[in-house]
Amino acid sequence: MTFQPCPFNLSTINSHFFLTSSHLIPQNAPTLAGFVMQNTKDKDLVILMQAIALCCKQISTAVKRAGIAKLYGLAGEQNSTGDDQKKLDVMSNEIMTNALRNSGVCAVLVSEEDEEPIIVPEGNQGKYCVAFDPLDGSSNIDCNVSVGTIFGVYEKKEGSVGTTADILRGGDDMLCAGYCVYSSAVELVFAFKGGGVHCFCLDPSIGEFINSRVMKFPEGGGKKIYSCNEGNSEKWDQPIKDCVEAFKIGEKPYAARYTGSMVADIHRTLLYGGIFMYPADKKSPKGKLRILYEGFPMAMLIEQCGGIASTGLFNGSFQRILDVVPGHIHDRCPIIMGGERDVNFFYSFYENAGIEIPK
Ligand code: AHM
Ligand code: MG
Repeated sequence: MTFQPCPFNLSTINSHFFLTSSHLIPQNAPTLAGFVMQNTKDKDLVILMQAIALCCKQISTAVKRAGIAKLYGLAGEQNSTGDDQKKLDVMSNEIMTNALRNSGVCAVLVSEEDEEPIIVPEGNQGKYCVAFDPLDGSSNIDCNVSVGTIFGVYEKKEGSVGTTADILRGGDDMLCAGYCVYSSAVELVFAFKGGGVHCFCLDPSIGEFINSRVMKFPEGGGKKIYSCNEGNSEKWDQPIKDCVEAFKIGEKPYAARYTGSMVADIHRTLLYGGIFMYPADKKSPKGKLRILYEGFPMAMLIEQCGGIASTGLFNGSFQRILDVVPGHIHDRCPIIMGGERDVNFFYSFYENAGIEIPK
C-alpha cells in the first residue's frame, strides 16, 4: 500500500483546529454546555439542558446499536395517540422520562409516548415543564432512515405546584426548544426564545456536542423544495392541491423531498430552504402532528431562522402555530412551515380563492 500525501497543509490547519489522532476539533467552538452557560444565569436551565443532551447521546447510541442489540421491531403496545410503539420508542421514552424526572429541575413532563402527563412528586419538583417526542419518525426506525428527538421547555407559573395547566399554554411561552437528529451525524439544534438558532454536532471522539453552525434560512429562500406526504393529496382542499401542482410546473420546478421524519425534513428545510407541510385533510381536519412536542418546538426554530410557521386553514382561519393554545396535551394541528418565499406562495392560492390571510 502506498501513502498518498495529505491534501491539507497541516501547518495552516493547526492554527485553526486542534489535531487529534483522527479528528479535527475547531478551536474556540463552544460545547453545548458552554453555550447554555454563556446564555443563561439560571443554573437549573443548565442542568436541564445537560440532562436533555445526555438523553440525546444515549438515544443516539441505542439507535446506532439497534440492529446488534435486537431493538428493531414492535414493543407490542400502542402509544397515547394509538400508534404502535417500537422497542426503540419505548427505550427512548424511558431514557428521557427517567433523566428528566430525576434531574431535580422538572415539574411536569409530557411525552408523546405517555397518555398522561408525568407530574414530578412535590418534594422533588423543579420549575421546568418539558414536552418531548423521544423518538420522532417511528416508521423510519427499522430501515435506518434518520429519526430524531424534539423538545420544548416552559417554566411553571410562579409559586404553584406544577400541574398540567403549566404546559397547556401558547407556544410563545416556551423558554427554549430544539431537536436532535440521528443521522450520518448527530446534530442538536437549539434556541433560546428570541435568540439565534444554533447547531451542535456530536463529536463521537469526545462525546460532546460542539457548536458547528448558526442556522438561518438561506438568503432569497434557498432551494425550491416542497416536502409533504403527497399520498394524502386526494383528501386535501383545492388550494393545497393547486399549490402542489404549481410547484411542479414552470421553468424551474420545485424538487420533492420527504423522508417521513419531521426532524430530518425540518433540518433540511432550515439548511437548504423550501416548505414542509402536513396539512389538514378531509379525514384528519386537525392534521397529524402534535402541537406541544412537534408543532411548537419546530415553529419556534423556523420563525427564529426567519421563516413562517402557520397552521394553514384550520378551524376556518389561518393561525400562527405559536398562537395556538392546546386544550389537551396530545392535541394536533396542521402544519405549514418554511421560508417566507415558499409559504407566501402557498398563501397565494388561498388569496386567489378569496380567503383572507392575516399577516
Ligand atoms: P411519529 O411521532 O409517530 O413518528 O409521527 C410523526 C411523523 C413525523 O416525523 C412525520 O413528519 C410524519 O409523522 C410522517 O407521517 P406520514 O407517514 O403520514 O407521512
Ligand atoms: Mg412524533
